[in-house]
Amino acid sequence: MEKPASFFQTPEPARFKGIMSWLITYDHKRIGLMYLAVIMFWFLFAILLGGLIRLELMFPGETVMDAQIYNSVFTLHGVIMIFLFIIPALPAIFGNFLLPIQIGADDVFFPRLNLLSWYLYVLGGIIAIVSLFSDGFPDTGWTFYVPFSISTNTNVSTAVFAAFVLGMASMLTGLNFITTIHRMRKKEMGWMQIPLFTWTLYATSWVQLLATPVVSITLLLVIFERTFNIGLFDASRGGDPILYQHLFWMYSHPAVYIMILPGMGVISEIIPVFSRKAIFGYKAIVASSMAIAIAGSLVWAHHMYTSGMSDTAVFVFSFLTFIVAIPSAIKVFSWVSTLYKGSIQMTPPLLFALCFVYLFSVGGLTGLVLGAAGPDIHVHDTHFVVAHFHFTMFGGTGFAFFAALHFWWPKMFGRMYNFKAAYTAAILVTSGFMLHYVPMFVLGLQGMPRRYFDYLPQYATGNFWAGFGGVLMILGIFLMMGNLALSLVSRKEETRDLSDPWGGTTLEWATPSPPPLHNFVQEPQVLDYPYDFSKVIEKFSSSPLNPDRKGG
Ligand code: HEM
Ligand SMILES: [Cu+2]
Repeated sequence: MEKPASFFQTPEPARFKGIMSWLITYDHKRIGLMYLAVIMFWFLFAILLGGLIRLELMFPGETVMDAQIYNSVFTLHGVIMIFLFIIPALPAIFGNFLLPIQIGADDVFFPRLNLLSWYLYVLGGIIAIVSLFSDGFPDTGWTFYVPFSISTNTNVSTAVFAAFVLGMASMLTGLNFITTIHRMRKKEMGWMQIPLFTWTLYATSWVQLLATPVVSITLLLVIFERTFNIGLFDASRGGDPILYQHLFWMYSHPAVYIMILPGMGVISEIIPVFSRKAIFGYKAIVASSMAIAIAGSLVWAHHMYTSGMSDTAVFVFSFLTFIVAIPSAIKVFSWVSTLYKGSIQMTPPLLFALCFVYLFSVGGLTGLVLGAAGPDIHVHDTHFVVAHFHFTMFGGTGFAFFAALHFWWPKMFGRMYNFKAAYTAAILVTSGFMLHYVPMFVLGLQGMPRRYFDYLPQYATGNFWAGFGGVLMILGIFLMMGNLALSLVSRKEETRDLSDPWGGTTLEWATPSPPPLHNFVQEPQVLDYPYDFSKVIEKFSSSPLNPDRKGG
């Protein structure tokens, strides 16, 4: 395969050169990389905010900030992590770069709309930063609960408008992916031949398209209420503050599946490749992705057991929450069954994928504890809940993001990172993660409330050790990102053929790295079954990157 152009080189025919050839590109791969650049900035910024929160909590009393600033810092940390990192990360970066290639297409169906979605994403981020100034960033928590978000004199209207604009970008991405999967697939690729990452993006896109409008309207109602104060959420004037919670979670719970489904898709791509074995239960995984998207839209009020809901409502939402756990468990079972008796090739992508399976399982199981009304009422709004959603969102989607970066990095850039540094970073982040969040489960069970900048003396030891975990985790994250960035700037010429370093079966591994403007140099062959390794074993064993040959 002839040496591909570097990912920075403007592909011919180019309407513009240099930065302009990026800012007005319609190329789905470049739009994916532009999302990567901005999303990386927000992720690392929010990680530093998380570090600040952890530093403040490391010792009782005031450490680095006062209570008012603390409230704004955890709100900003949560808002950025949710709306600017974890919801867009996997679909907008890897979905944009890989989905068209995985289905044998040369772009998405609406390329201009795709570029518009990136500009809306950037604009949403800028508006969020603007709300930091003048009256200060909101101190309400990322959930913007009324009535406090109506009365507080911080910049709530600007911040929720930022979330509204980001919601638009998310909906456009979903619309584009659904149309592309229906209309741009290679004609010989049937629905049961579509790779699992693309399937999870399909399920995710329906949630993005159908659930996001609910939160968009709700956020506009908050701005409306702050501006005109007509009592929409004021019980003393015939309004209902609980209505806000229902509307907010009608999006924000399905939104956790916008976060996790693509992550599950990444893991379903990685585990078969490094087990050299077809995925166990392809059809079951496809069905469970769609089941999660549908059933996940029916459980929102499990966030509101303490809001005064009727016992019947509590029972129904608790029961439905347990139902949703079943399709997630099917996926974990399939991943473990694929590994079972596989010829495991340990590589950095697989290590992150295995950490995902463990951490997400802990997150999911503690989700069952919170799904049961009794224990939930005991630990509601404590650090047990904070630990739970960091296990699911950070341990889940965050680690799937790390796995995706290390799996598709050679494909996206035609460059390979240092394996040893990647392994060290994985061990640092995972051990730091455990030391940081496990004590928070215990502190929550002991009653430590979330969203308080100080605490009673009996919580000091747990917070001290969690502080250490936070430091290890952040060190590991920066080592990881440094290692990846170094592979892009190092002057060492990349001599190895990185078109298919891992011996994959899906179509992105049948293109040069990085792929050319129209993705394929020769007609891609669609496999009858997307994970059939019988045809690729020999290729991998001769690959310079086969870890047994110490090439990484
Ligand atoms: C270095 C990594 C991180 C650290 C040290 C960290 C630390 C924390 C802590 C201690 C809180 C609780 C604040 C409180 O209630 O008083 C918190 C809240 C939160 N974190 Fe993180 N976190 C990190 C990464 C993440 C990631 C990767 C995500 C999402 C993917 C995330 C999402 C959130 C959210 C949504 C909240 C709730 C904010 C609120 O109460 O409004 N965090 N974080
Ligand atoms: Cu939920």
